[in-house]
Formats: sequence, C-alpha cells, structure tokens
Amino acid sequence: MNIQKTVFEGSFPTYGQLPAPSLPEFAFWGRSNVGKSSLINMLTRQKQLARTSRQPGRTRTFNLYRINDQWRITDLPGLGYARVSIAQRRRWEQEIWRYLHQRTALTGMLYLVDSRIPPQRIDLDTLQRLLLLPVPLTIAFTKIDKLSRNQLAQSLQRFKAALKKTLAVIPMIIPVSVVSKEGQEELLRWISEQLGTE
Ligand SMILES: Nc1nc2c(ncn2[C@@H]2O[C@H](COP(=O)(O)OP(=O)(O)OP(=O)(O)O)[C@@H](O)[C@H]2O)c(=O)[nH]1
Ligand SMILES: [Mg+2]
Repeated sequence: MNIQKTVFEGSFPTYGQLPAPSLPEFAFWGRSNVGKSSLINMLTRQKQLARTSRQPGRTRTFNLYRINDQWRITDLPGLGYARVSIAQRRRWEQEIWRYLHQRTALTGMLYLVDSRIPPQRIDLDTLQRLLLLPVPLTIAFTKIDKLSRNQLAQSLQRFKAALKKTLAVIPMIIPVSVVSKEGQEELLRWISEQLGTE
C-alpha cells in the first residue's frame, strides 16, 4: 500500500463525539507506552503525526487519522495506565469497549504487545475478550530492535505458549520496530487485505 495522504482528524474524548463511521477503521490498542503512537507514525511515514512520549498515558482520547481518504486509524488510550485514578481508567475502558462493540466501521484490530517483557495477564485477558468480537485481530510485537535475534525468538516462544494456554485461536503476530522499520510492509499488507485492496 502506498500512503500518500494522512490527515489528523482530531481527538475525541468520548465515543459519542466521534465523526460518522463513513470509512473503514483500524483500531490500535495495547498497554500504555507499548508504542501505539510511534507505530502510527512509522506506518504513515510521518515523524510526529501521532504524539509519542517516554511517559506512559500520553494518549487520553480517541485520536483519528484519515489515510488516503480511504480508511482511518484510531489510536486508543493505553490500557492500564497507573497514574490516573481507577475511576478515570474505568471510564476510558468503558468508552473503548463501547467503541469496539458498536463502531460499525471497525474493520481491523491491531493489538500491540511489548516484545521485551514476559506475558502479562492484562494482555491475555484483553486478547481473550477482543477475540469474541467479529473483527479480525493481529498482534504487533513491538520494540524488537531492543532485543537480539535470540532473545526475540525466545520471547516470541514464551508469548505464544502463554497465548495457547488462554486462547482458542492464536492470532497472527507481526514483530515490529519503528527504529529498523521491520514489520512495516507486513502490517500494511495485512491492512490492505482487510480492506480488500491488495
Ligand atoms: N527502541 C524503540 N523504542 C520505541 C519503539 N516504539 C516506541 N518506542 C518508544 O516507546 C515510548 C512510548 O512510545 P509511544 O508511541 O508514545 O507509546 P504509546 O503506546 O502511544 O503510549 P501511550 O499513548 O502513552 O499509551 C517512546 O519513548 C518511544 O520512542 C520501537 O520500535 N523501538
Ligand atoms: Mg500514544
């Protein structure tokens, strides 16, 4: 896929404020700081389209990007950010699940997992719930430039073993790095496939 035009459409604090679901949409989700915004910049080949940060919890709204006037990316607030109140966190999660269940334009779900850390309960539980949705899901295994090839293989194996224990179906896993650009083409190919525009 050739990305020629990317437009930031805005930040929307609640599901009810989102623009009409007029284009196919891909949601990017995962734990806070996993690299969602960085991956959006990499895919769209923009430096600072999506705001990234060393501090977790940067994305606090639904951020919408329109690509080629053809489809959209929704950058969702990171899961499990500890520095906001539990009540605030619940409110976000409720909004996100409402979006995931009700957004008719939702065409694909990209769930990001940090390749450097052991399998986390919150990721496994969330993936289990996401797989109940009628939406194709792929996992992006992020920040792989920080691991050696050996470490990556081990980490992938450990993660797949954890998935097998929890999930009936193992989703596709695409290793990615915004530093080395690994995974970029594969991810764009997956998106094209879901759009039916390969
Ligand atoms: N080395 C390396 N660093 C990365 C990669 N992707 C993201 N990072 C770094 O990880 C940190 C968090 O990245 P963000 O893209 O802001 O993460 P996010 O998931 O959008 O975070 P929130 O919006 O806070 O939930 C930043 O310091 C990024 O530079 C990667 O592939 N490799
Ligand atoms: Mg972000």
